[in-house]
Amino acid sequence: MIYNYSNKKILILGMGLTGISCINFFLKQGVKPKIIDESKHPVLLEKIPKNIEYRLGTLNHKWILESDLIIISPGISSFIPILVHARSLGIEIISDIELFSRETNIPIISITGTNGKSTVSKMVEKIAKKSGYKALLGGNIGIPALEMLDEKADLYILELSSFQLENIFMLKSKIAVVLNISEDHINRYPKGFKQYQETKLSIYEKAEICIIHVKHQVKSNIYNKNFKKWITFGGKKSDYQVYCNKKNAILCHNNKKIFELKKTSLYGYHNYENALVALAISDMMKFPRNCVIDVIKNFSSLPHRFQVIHKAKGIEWINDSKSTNVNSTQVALNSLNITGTIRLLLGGDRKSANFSILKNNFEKLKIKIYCFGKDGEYLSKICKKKSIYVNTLTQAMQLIKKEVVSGDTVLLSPGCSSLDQFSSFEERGDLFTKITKEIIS
Ligand code: UMA
Ligand code: ADP
Repeated sequence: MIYNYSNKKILILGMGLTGISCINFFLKQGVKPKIIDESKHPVLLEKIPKNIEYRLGTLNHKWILESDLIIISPGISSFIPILVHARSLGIEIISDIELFSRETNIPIISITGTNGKSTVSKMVEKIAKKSGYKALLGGNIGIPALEMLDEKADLYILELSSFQLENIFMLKSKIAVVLNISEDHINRYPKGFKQYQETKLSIYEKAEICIIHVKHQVKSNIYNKNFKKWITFGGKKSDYQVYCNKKNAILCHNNKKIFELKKTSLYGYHNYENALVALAISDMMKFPRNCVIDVIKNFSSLPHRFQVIHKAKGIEWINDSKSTNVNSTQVALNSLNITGTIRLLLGGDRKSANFSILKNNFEKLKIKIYCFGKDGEYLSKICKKKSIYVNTLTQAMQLIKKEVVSGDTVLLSPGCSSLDQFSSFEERGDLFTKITKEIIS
């Protein structure tokens, strides 16, 4: 089906990366959309072409209600009353991913999950390229999907957040995978965790091949009753398995050994599972196994994901700023095996999540927790005797500078969104790296 937008009144909500990519998409089609941003000073305002009408500060109800088609940026909730009302009047509300899906017949590999999306997406991109595909990666990883349409490709890899899965109707992925689901973004979903989980699993609707964690096997059926093909990972009886002991971890397919991870720089069970999913996706795409093994063998952590930034005088400094939910902090703690003290920097906006599941970890470990930011005070109460609350990451680092000794690991794995005090998780990780360098020099 060819979509024609020329006679439609089109409104874009959000002037971020997504909004700008939507403006460019419509302008290329000879259609002039309008745009609204709730901020009075959106960072990307100067990227708006001169001939585009815009409103800043609030969502202009008149513009919303007189539109035929609204494209909503992922950061804006689709559950706000004016949008619920607009939808009830028959106004079409879609995401940029829906626009993208309508424009292409090229195979799409769609990857979601609470954690590991970027890591697995990058692994798959590298394997696809090594296998000779012109593969493009976009979506939540920071490259709006619509921008990929500007380049030639024979395969798209889409990293999708739950926000981006909210207003999709036409996405027909060749392969869809949900890596894992744990508590996150609870403040965004009026019906709580269940709704977040359902949004993630909706990635399987219309997918040709569904790669499913054994935990989600039953529920996933609801979303794609006509699975052409579905394969599982994550359990002893699943199609793809990780066998793990103290000395080694082995990726297996149907209980047959494929690859030993001993000599790779992957750490922690969660990363073995990430590699396993990359293997499963690659097999479904018929990428040569030697390309898969080669990429996994040489894969190192992406920046800000449990990245060892310095190791000297018996102290290890780890930047895991991309840890923005409780599960990613938990896996970071489980991945450490040290005799000294873990000095954990925890804080930011917890997005209404319940952090009490970390209590057990904190009680068992030799750890001191430096809590900061919007929810720092709440976090410092999980295990009072081992925690301290300060306002900022910088203040926490000043304390650590005085207290850290040989044998310790300093771990920034904040478990929270950075947006209360930083413009992004990258800015938070960069500040940690900068202060670390000052301390060690
Ligand atoms: N805005 C409003 N009202 C709101 C929220 C935002 O008007 O209620 C405005 C802001 O003032 C700003 C604009 O909307 O000017 C920003 O839009 P956005 O928040 O949708 O962000 P984009 O710049 O378009 O980036 C989005 C994703 N951001 C979010 O989902 C919050 C990026 O993921 C993604 O890389 C990009 O599209 C390209 O696809 C980032 C992210 O934080 C990395 N994702 C979350 C996560 O990983 O946990 C889901
Ligand atoms: P996402 O794109 O889903 O945010 P990333 O690959 O960027 O995922 O990793 C985000 C955080 O989650 C990092 O702290 C990383 O160490 C951790 N992580 C990566 N893979 C997994 C996984 N499979 N399960 C739990 N945590 C993970």
